[in-house]
Amino acid sequence: MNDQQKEGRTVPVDENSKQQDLEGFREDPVGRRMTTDQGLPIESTDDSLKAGTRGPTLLEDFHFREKITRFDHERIPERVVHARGSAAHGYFQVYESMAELTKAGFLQDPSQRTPVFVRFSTVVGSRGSADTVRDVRGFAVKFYTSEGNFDLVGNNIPVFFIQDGIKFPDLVHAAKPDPDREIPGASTAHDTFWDFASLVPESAHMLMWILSDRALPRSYRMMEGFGVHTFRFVNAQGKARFVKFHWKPLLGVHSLVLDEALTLAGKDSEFHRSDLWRAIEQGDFPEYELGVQIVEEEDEHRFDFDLLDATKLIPEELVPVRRIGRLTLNRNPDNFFAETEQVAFHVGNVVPGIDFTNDPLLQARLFSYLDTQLTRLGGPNHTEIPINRPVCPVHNVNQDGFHRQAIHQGRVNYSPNSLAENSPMTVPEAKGGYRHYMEKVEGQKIRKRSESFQDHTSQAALFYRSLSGPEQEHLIEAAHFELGKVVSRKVRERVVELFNRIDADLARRVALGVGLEPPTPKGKSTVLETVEPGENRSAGRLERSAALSQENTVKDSIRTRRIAVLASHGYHHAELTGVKSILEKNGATVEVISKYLGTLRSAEGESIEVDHNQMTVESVMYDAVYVPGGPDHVTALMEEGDVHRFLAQAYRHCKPLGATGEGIELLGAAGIRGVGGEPGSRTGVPATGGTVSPGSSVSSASSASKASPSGPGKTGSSDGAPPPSPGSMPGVHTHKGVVTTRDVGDLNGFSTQFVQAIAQHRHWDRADKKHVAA
Ligand code: HDE
Repeated sequence: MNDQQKEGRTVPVDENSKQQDLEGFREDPVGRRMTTDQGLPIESTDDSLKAGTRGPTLLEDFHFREKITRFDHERIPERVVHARGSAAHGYFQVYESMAELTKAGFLQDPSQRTPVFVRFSTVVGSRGSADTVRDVRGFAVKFYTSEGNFDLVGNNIPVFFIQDGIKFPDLVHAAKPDPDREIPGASTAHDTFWDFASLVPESAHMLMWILSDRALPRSYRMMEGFGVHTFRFVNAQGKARFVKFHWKPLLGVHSLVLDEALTLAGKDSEFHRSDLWRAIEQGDFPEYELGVQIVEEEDEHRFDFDLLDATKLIPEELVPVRRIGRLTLNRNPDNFFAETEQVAFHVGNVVPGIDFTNDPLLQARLFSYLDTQLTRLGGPNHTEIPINRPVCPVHNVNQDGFHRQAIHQGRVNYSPNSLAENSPMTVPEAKGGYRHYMEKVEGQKIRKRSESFQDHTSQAALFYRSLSGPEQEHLIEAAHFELGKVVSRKVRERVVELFNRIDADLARRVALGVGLEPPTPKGKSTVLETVEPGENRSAGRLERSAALSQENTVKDSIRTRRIAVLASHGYHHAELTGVKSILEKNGATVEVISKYLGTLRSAEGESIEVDHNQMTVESVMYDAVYVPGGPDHVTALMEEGDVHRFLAQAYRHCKPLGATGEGIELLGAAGIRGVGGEPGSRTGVPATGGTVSPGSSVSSASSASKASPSGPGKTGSSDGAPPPSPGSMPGVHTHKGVVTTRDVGDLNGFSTQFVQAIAQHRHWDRADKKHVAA
């Protein structure tokens, strides 16, 4: 520590500050001698000390006792909510000085990189639960700034279930597994959650979000983050403004489909955790832009909702999101427990220039986070755990408690004092001391909700209206799933009643799937007028908000997408490697899947390594599938039921599929429509469809007709013969995300179309997707 730090003065912080700080705590066991916790070298750790080789173990065996005791105490309580999570290190950099809005030091200098640690999580499930359950995702960011830690503890949904934190224990009890049977784990699809939700109409807006695709993110790297509450920015002149925080992923916002998420929960329960880890290991660093919506103090009451109500968002059409900086995650933790598990976030960790509002949910959180860490991390000194330590100096007269690390010197542990010249000294605001914003407050003590918090349905309706057709369909399906698991008819009825207050069509469609009569329409909630961006917020009434629909997200790249190539011996090497290399050049990860691990021989005698055997993977783990040509290879794949399921499932989940040459026959055999026609044809032929009887073979590119015409995709008629899509290349067919070509001489056209199809993420317009058995 240098003199400046000793004095507690602000120190320069750069991207590496936290890593340097952690370096002193890192332990690399390679080449080290084994010792006890006291440093005593250990001679043997394989046998306990006994009275004779067959005799009793001796109490004297301190190594044995230490080893077992340490093991017995390895676990700490998991987080009461957000128990399952994954984290990464990185840095944040502001684009330009935000001095006009806030004096926060880390938002002043565009050349400065502030180190961060970010933890993503699910809320309901326990530490070992599956990643892909329907749930809110936590998005908690710890900025290690030169003025202390700032924690932006947000979620991937911009609103919350309740308005007042006093209801949080009720909400969480209802959502967590039932207390008598501890069922179901990690799911809101049970009576108690929907019982509570149906009795608490303020949850209406959040229910729409939780039933939407937002609750099934494709990746932590492809979801938004929100501070949820309205905070305050305060500049050096003391001027305050309201601010809402946003994180916008550069890869866009993308989701899984329900069936896929459910399958993944069993087949790859660490799906999101491995996705984050792998991306960072590969150098595909997740990036998000920090956005702010700013509202002047004098505009506080110019909305038709209350800025202090956490069940409301500010539509981006009314107050645009200004992107002010970028977060990059570039390093995986060294140790899950030491970092991801022990990190302690607290909404109350702020820096000068950032302040709170009277949102009653936020106020409750300001109490809860420090309180919960006392139990979870064993006392008040958890702030000294390496991952939690600020990178700036810490001096005060707090002392003692379990596991104290700092060794305070001298007699003085109180303030004011004269014996140590009143050290540590308080800091005037002008020199960086934190001063709370002097908001004028007056009122009567009262346990009552403000009238301005009473409209629970307008924004729920706005959200529902803003979704695209497929998104609404997913929401209805989600409700059928969730309420389908609710045994109490009364609870289901109350939920449908609540939905009826949001949107009559929504209520009707939900009722249909859960055994209820459609309720009498209550009429739609206020239809809101369209207003110009940033214009008169007093009439904050919108018919739709484009920002609420994922259909409008970024769809311009296949970067970091995972693509499966199904292959067997006899594949055409030039096709496989040609397409693979183009996909990789576009930033995707391509993995070859075959029945067995090992090396595949191509029809031409070349070879390629298999990345995964068929048993260990499913199409739900991939974003797209490609099948190259090669008669023998296609014949072999035709015989594998797993291959048919792989393709049919990908099709059903609306994923892009590509095939070249004889590979097209395999798609047809798996019941997939829209496959291309004869060599050189642009209009295509009706899909062959059906499941090919094992043993049927493919000997040439023109043998499409050999596939049996039975099964779900038996004719192309209802879906129509694939029309050439706009911008399609000669000889390349693109139909609802299925891209095929028989013209294997030029793979560029095919690859270009396939890349475009993958960038779209999903192709919801497959009318027959539900008919596919997979
Ligand atoms: Fe939390 N929340 N929360 N929460 N929360 C916790 O703190 C709480 C709320 C959020 O990765 C706990 O350390 C109350 C909203 C995240 O470690 C606990 C209320 C939002 C995380 C707690 C809320 C969040 C937590 C559990 C209502 C989005 C995980 C363990 C007043 C803005 C942080 C812990 C991590 C964790 C309390 C509501 C986000 C008990 C009382 C709204 C991302 O303190």
